[in-house]
Amino acid sequence: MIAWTATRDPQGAVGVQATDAAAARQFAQAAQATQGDGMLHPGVETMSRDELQAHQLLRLRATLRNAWDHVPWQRRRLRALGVEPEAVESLDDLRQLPFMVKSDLREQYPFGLFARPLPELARLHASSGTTGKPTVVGYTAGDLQRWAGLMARSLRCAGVRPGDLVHNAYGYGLFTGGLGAHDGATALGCPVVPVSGGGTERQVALIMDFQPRVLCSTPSYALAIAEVAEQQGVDLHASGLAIGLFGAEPWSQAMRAEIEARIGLRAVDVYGLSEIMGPGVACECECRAGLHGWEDHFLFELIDPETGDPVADGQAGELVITTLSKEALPMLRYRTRDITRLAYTRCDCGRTHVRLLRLAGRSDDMLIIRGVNVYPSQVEAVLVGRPGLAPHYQLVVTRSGHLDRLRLEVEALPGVPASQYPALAGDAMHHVKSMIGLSAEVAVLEPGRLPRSQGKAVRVRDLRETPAAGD
Ligand code: DLL
Repeated sequence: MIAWTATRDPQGAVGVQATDAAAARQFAQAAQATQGDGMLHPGVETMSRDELQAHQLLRLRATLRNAWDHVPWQRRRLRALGVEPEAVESLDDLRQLPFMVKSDLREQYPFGLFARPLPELARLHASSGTTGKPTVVGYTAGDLQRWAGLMARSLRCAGVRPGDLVHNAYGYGLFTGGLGAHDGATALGCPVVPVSGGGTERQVALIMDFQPRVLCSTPSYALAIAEVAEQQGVDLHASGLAIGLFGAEPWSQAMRAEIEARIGLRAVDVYGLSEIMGPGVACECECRAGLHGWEDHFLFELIDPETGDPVADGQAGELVITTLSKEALPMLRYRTRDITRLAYTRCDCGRTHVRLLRLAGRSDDMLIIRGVNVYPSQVEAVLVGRPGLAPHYQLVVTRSGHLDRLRLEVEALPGVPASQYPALAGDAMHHVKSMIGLSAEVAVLEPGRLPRSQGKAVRVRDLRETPAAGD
């Protein structure tokens, strides 16, 4: 039988292990064996697939045991399916387990899915849902240490070096972005400016005065910082910023190019979600050919969101994640709703961990407009960078009879005469139609008309409850 123990390793690389001593020792040795250039945990990050999978199986069993022993809700579900933790003999057996979904967390609000009593926890985070109760997540001290280790690994993977000054504009508080990036930077040995989101003029001044090398924020907030700097006549290219670690919301390649041009840094994509941990579940490396999902701590699957069946290799699907080292909140086959593709081939950087290809959006964000499926990020990819248009946009959905209608609101660049707005709108409408196949009205607005984000941007205004104007 495999017992559940937590180890305290400073790098967060090994973390929770089954006390299958020989296997655990083998993993630890492999983890330290090689020296990868620019990697925080080279042995782990370049581990062979066989080694990774052996390690995952060990941790999966320990995770199941943790869930079974400490979360009555999990035990009931596993027992109902006749799955006992030690009966899991291969990673394929994972498919026998039921999925978890966000409403499970809401229904067990606040602490019903925790595997540790409150006094044994070190921190709680929560995400505010648009409907109902927030989802609450908990961490033991060991969980926080592993999270910091993985976020440090992600930062290093993105090109951040120990000693780099990090300007952290992710929101601090219940959102995992601020403290997650903070602890990760600290674990990597970086001084942090814990500025949080908002107060954008002051952020610009601090960036110019302190000359950080790294900016952590949502991509939409990075753009808001760039805009305020330009309005103040400040050139962020002279700020010393070299790397931006951007995530928490979908963003397109066009947005990446826009941010890089306006700030003068290298924009890197980082992914995570509070239910699974927070930022640092996956991160791009210097190749930027997908985000490395850290497979020593998570099992990634892709399913067809309609049927729940695995998708064929290389196909897009909904990302499902099982945690392999979480003590306080073990998550089994959690349906993230995020749509991506997985690549298992070795990356040019030498890392072997699976790559999550750029996240197109959440299945719940997908709009169906007269039969055409569309993600806001697809619209972004068409609009951002078009001559005369600013990268500030919203999708407004209305209903006309039984038909959904979409209006794209996008700002003009400052200085563009209003007389040109109709021509810009016509041009944008044409490109949206030809590139996405979507017929949408486009309204070009004066600069500053749309709200600026301080965290996650609101891209969709759904007015479907209200009849469309003129109906
Ligand atoms: O957004 C954690 C995070 C903080 C990630 C900072 C990266 C940087 P939640 O608030 O729980 O956690 O939201 C998680 O945000 O399921 C995705 O839909 C979306 N998301 C996160 N990162 C990305 C990304 C944080 N890089 C939800 N690209 C996830 C696209 C992302 N979507």
